[in-house]
Amino acid sequence: MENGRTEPGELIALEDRWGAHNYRPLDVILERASGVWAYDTEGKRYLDCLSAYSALNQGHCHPRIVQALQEQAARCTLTSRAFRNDQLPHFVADLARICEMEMVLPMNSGAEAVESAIKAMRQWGYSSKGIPAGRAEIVVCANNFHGRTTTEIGFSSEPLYRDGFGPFTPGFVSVPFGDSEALEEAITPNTCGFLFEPIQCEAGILIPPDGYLSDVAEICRRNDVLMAADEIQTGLGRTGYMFACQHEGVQPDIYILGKALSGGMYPVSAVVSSAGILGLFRPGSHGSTYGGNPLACAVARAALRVIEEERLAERSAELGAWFLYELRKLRHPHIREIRGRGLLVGIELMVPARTYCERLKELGMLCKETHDYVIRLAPPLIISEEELSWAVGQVAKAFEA
Ligand code: IF1
Repeated sequence: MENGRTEPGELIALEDRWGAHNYRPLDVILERASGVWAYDTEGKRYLDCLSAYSALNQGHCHPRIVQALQEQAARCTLTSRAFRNDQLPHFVADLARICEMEMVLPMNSGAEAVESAIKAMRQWGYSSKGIPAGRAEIVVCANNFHGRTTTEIGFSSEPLYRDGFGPFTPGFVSVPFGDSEALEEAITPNTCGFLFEPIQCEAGILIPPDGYLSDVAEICRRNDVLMAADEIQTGLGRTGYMFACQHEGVQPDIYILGKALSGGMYPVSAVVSSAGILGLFRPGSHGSTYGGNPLACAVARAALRVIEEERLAERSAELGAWFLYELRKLRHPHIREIRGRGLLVGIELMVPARTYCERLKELGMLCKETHDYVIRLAPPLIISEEELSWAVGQVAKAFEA
């Protein structure tokens, strides 16, 4: 203790005694990390195959993002939006260009960005579509994950997230994911938007049937309903395109981004859309103390530059195709299906995945099960071919044991 070095057992005891128990983490205590590798307090090395749920697409502690963070931290970190800062203009211009959109609303967490998109859609519904006051409806998908605010859990279908936290915000209806006819049937004259994930990650890496995204775009356009893609986890290169909607050549009305927008360095999120939608916000109608702060904007600019200059979306497409091909050679009675897009892969099992994640941890690979039966594999997009091939070998070993 005197030298600032606390034993692993003591760290766990401290956390369990003083921290809220809303997680059950694997008992690995990470101390430092670089690129695709993370090291525990004993110095054991692990290949990070979770990438903080795709926030680390650029890898841990990317030198260019660290440099941007350090330089900006020593220069100016927070001005509040009461004043302008010299980083925000570059960040919003860069992100709008990358998204091929007209306006950017910077926020902090993913949950906040989703909330902001909901407000933007409702506001548009009243002032542009002419929905009667207080009647706007938003269609969402069953088994969605959009964050933890009371509004967002209110339209979740997972009892663990909802139960005991009501009452909830009205104005949401749910349809099955991947079923565009159900969407069309759920739309009423009061529908302002459709909020969805192009691939449902938390639900178990569920990829919709071919044609779903383009059908959704057509249905939304025809019914004057905004198409809002939550690309917080799928966006910024993860699935082999900059955005997962591009797999079907679809440009939604709204992108919701977070996670890798800062390369794991700092919470940065954004709603990106047209002037006809985001331009409806008036001074005072929305805001955030930290949203758009100069530290966040400098970090996000560096994080975006890394994605573009290191061609991370292309890397994800190429390496992901190879990864999926190799993994599909695995034969084991516990494996039900292996699916993925880019470097976002799910191995669905017939048995709970937790024991396999524990086994992979022992083999030096960090993974997290999703929805009990699926092992999620999502390494940083900067991973080398050698490292990825090593990962395939470790997965094979986990199934040999
Ligand atoms: C946790 C899940 C993943 C997201 C999408 C919004 C948010 C998320 C598509 C909210 C956040 C995180 C939250 C994290 C675990 C993780 C998660 F299992 F819970 F569902 F990735 F799959 N939209 N997802 O994936 O963003 O406010 O967290 O920044 O521990 O809750 P946030």
